[in-house]
Amino acid sequence: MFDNKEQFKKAFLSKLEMSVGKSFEETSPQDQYHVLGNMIREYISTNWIKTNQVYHSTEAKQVYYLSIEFLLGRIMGSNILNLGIGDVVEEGLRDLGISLDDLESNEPDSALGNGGLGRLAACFMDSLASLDLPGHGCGIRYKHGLFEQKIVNGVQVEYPELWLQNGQVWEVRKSDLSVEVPFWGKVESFEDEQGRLRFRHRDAEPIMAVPYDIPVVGYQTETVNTLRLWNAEPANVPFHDDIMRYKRETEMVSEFLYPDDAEDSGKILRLKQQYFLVRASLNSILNSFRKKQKDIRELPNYVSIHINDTHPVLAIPELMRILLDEEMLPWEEAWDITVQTISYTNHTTLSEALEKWPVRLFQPLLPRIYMIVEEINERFCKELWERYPGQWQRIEDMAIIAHDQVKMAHLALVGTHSTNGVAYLHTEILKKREMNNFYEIFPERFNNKTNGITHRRWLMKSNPALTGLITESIGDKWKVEPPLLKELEHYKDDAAFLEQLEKVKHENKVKLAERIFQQNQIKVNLDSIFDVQVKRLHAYKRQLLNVLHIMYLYNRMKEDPSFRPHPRTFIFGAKASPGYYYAKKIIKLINTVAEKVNNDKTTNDYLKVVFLENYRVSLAEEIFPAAEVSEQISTASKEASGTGNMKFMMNGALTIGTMDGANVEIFERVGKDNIFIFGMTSEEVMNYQANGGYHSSEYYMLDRRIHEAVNQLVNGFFPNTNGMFDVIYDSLLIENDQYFVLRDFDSYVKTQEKVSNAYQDKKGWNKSSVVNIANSGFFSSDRTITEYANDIWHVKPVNSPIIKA
Ligand code: 26V
Repeated sequence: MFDNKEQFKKAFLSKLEMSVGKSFEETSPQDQYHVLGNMIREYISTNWIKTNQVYHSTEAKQVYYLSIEFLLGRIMGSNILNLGIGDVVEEGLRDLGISLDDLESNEPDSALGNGGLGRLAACFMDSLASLDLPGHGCGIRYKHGLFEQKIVNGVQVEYPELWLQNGQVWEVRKSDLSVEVPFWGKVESFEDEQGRLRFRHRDAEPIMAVPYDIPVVGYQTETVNTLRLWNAEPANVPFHDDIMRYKRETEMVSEFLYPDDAEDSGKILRLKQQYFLVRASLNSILNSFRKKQKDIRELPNYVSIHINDTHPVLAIPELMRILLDEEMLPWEEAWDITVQTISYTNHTTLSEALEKWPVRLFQPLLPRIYMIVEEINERFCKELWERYPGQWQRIEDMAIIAHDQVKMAHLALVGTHSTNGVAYLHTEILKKREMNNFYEIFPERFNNKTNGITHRRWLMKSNPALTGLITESIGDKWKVEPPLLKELEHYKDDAAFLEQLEKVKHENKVKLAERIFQQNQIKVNLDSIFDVQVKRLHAYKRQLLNVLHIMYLYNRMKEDPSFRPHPRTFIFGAKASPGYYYAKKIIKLINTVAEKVNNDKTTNDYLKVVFLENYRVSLAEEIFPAAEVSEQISTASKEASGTGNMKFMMNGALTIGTMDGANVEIFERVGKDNIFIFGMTSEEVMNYQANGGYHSSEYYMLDRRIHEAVNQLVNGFFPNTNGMFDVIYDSLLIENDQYFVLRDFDSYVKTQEKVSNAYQDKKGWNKSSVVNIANSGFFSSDRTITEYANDIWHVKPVNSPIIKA
């Protein structure tokens, strides 16, 4: 039905009438979206079934990627691209007076994630399928994804997200594959007929995990992998207790992503979600494995289980439980299999983000799992004792259970054969500092896998004009082999090419300007530099540094009429965690500054500030193609990798950034003339942290620009903000500016001046832009996934790619 336009139109019209019972003219865009979505899913299904059959019958090793987040965004456009049916669909719809873009905008983002970690999982799914790797995603089908953000009077207001409200065309419910997950109750030991000590879990409260499968279509191949999302539902068992409470508590398990865990009840819910994901996924993984009738000791040769951060770390004791209690293997053998099967990625060194669960909550909720964790801990501590006799402090620091808490990262380090960081610098910091104790014992387990992004969504789908220009110049092999983008470097001195590139960027800026006007009623200057910082709002990401620089520019322009820099449009997008008070104040500050500078006629030809509400994958796809400056300004050592930095680079923006995360590797690839690096190095930051010696008040006292801007936070400079920004002021001066904003301010301002100067030479700028695009191929997640597949999982492609003409 997608072979040619006429066939497609006929099928589309007939399905439309049959499924919605309206004449074509009466159907809504929503109806049309659903019908097209269903047609595409049907089209996918043959290859989906075939792929599954191959996976069932093959001897090839399978990898399962367990993640509490999958931030897919819209699915239809990516499927259309990967299936290669874009032209037929677009032209067919056009004949019917329908724009494909408009239709796609009816699809809600699938936003089952917060930020980097969840988006990485989504990029990985796309790469796994596109590389014909037998990779399965396992996650949770949250009823509400990440909240929807509205900005009301400059303040973030959260609304529940409702992606399932109008039905989901991409998922298939598989109730026959449901799995029971037991919580609470107690563990009894008994002796079996053969006289072995066995355990059984009694009086548990079971809930049902029902899988919903989403097909993951590879690019130009027959492979269609599966993302399996588990939904929590009441189990079909007689229940004597309060049935309403049970139903409510059960459904809560897949209701929200990251429930607030300030209270015990929230912590229990989080832990329930984690075990729910792990128990259901491992059950289904082991079912598939058992069908192959291999000895259980062969598991690591057929199955690789990857845990995305520590949220699914209970996979370790859960696999132990299966091997000990169901397969009845001795501990040592079970442990060996578990460690060989599971691998772990660390995504942050921020101590507040390292998960710990109180024993008093863990033990009653998961009694058998807790017993196993205790045993793992005891054996590990014993080994430590043998290795470091008398070193109590070290053992206490490294224990999995200490001070009545279960440390999930320690469990991950001990119970897996591979721990990887997500950028070179991050991995070095893990090895040399944060996890140095563990590195000493398990040096061979540590490795780096620098993150990547799928160039299919982040270039080919979101930036068709640039994709076209690249293809006209170097052909289209880069689409399946992104490092070939390097050939673009031959064009960096080609005047005609540079002009074309500038035209593409300009057109993308026009589109973003329209979006900005539509959402914020702000008219932006198309000749201004589009300077963008989009990412989660967090103190370490230092949106505040960006804002203080804007305030300084404004102050200086007000003071000195002869100071008029190249016009800039500062664009922000960021969600703050609902309970993160400080981050919300930064959002308010950005909007307050925007209000002030955008309405000042003496400066607003030069300076505009735009906060785009509800930053999400689909909005990001409109932003990156239009960006010229990419703000990657985290305190060095704090951003594990960043992936937005790669999306900007691939779309030809130039980075202003610190030597942090993957910025370091971008720097290495584009060279110092094509990136703007500023600020302290991670070494300097860590030295300050270890030895002290930083006094933010000195910078405040000695730098007039800082003094003025910081005072303006609290002195009534912004009308009606009395006391509102005290917490920001205090963080800088009373709490000694933990993230070194004031320390890096001067360096940032000077480097921003370099950015402005560089922009004056438009040809030179465009040349740098080419160098960035040309070197972005390394950051395709195809490279990242190939490294995971070769070095950690040892999985190989299964289906041979069918290149469609
Ligand atoms: C989590 C939390 C939760 C508690 C409050 C503070 C806080 C701060 C950070 C986090 C990070 C969670 C893990 C995460 O998303 N890490 C991101 O992973 C990306 C993919 O590897 C990487 O590019 C980002 O640098 C990293 O921050």
